Amino acid sequence: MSHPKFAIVGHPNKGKSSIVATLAEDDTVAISPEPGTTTRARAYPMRLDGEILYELVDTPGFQRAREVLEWLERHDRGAGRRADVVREFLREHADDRRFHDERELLTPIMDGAGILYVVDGSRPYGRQYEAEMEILRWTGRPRMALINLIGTGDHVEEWRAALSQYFSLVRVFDAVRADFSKRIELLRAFGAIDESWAPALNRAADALMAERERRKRRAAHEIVVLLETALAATVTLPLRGHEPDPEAERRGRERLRDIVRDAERSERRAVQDIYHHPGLEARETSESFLAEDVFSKRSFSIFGLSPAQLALTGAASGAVAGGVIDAALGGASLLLGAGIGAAIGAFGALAGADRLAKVRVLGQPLGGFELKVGPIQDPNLPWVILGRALLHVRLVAERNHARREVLVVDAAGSGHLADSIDAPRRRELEKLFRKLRSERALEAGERRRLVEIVATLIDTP
Ligand SMILES: Nc1nc2c(ncn2[C@@H]2O[C@H](COP(=O)(O)OP(=O)(O)OP(=O)(O)O)[C@@H](O)[C@H]2O)c(=O)[nH]1
Ligand SMILES: [Mg+2]
Repeated sequence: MSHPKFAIVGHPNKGKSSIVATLAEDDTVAISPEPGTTTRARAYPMRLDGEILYELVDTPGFQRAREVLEWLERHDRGAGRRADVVREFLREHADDRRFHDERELLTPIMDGAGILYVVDGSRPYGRQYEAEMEILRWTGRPRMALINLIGTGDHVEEWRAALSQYFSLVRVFDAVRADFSKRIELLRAFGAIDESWAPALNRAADALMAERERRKRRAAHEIVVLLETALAATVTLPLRGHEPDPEAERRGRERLRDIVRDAERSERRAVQDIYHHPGLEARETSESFLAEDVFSKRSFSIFGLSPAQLALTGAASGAVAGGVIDAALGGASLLLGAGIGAAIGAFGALAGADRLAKVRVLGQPLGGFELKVGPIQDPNLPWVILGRALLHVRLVAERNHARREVLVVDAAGSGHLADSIDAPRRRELEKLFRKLRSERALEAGERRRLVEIVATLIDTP
């Protein structure tokens, strides 16, 4: 059996393409405030695992509805033949440029698509729409009306009364703000306009809901990979002598930061791909946390845990408990270790630099020394990375494909990360983070558990 098809039709500039973009999860659909943006009918399939669940046909708006209706009425041979008359109209005007847009929009309907008629419920109803609705009635195809809301006016009831004269099903559907559950609801409603589609559309709705869960797990997995990379990252640089080399250390710290930044970028891209937003441009207002020499205090205070909360996770010892972050870094975070033949004399000088990462001088079996910077020991780093990633993934998951503006990931206004994680889970997470910081890989079970916790956090606002 072939999949259900719907033609999205209506007056120019009423949000038809926006609805197509949302329902097909396709942000390449052309949308603009200019009327007449869509000039050709084009099908957008909604695919899952290679299978087409349903297809939406974007169409240009009606241009000469009244003329078309007059032609149809002149050729009327009774209610039973009206669809035939519409076909005759299409045949007779196959080369008539005046009716190009009507031809584009009526052809997919006469080829078997269901009709979704889109109006803007923020503008008043007017009789000029009646010719459009009447033509759609002539096609005899199953149809439903969607009241979109582009502006702030409210003429929904007026529209509802008019539309129900022509359509058995009328729904309000905000093309740009509709969330996932609204889309699922709409899909199931489509089933009601034609019984033969109901099983396929209910299957599609179920498949999309299962897919939603899968996407969440895949996103959680990407976040875990990011945490692993950032927490275990180390940089090793050759040292000329075994003397302290502040320049090498500076380079080492810089590379460490680049590793974290690159890992964040690739996680963000992967998450956007998972939610079908490959081209999305996102701006993160707290990005500076990586740009500065020392991870910025501001983003640490937005995303990180408070000293008291950190102390409760068990991450803190000595200087961390009750102290501010700076103080914490001075004590617990700077762990200097010596390798075989390490140049002990170098420690003092190296410890004077910023105190974010473990810094060690390692002797090499074949002679010479190298400087190893990392892993980053700040106990708040994983919480900051996790908080930023969660904020991003929640926005991307809810992002409607009809939106065209840059996604602004702004921490202001988001709840504090710590508030969405209860204390036992914080302790559990910290145990896993500590393992990563100590350059040990997670066991399969631990990793699964970490993915699971992150997945539940994606759902927790
Ligand atoms: N705020 C808001 N704007 C919307 C909504 N739906 C559409 N728009 C805007 O309205 C304008 C027209 O949207 P389109 O989806 O291009 O409309 P269309 O009916 O396909 O237009 P044509 O192809 O020109 O006939 C765009 O600027 C959209 O961003 C909505 O639900 N809310
Ligand atoms: Mg359009």
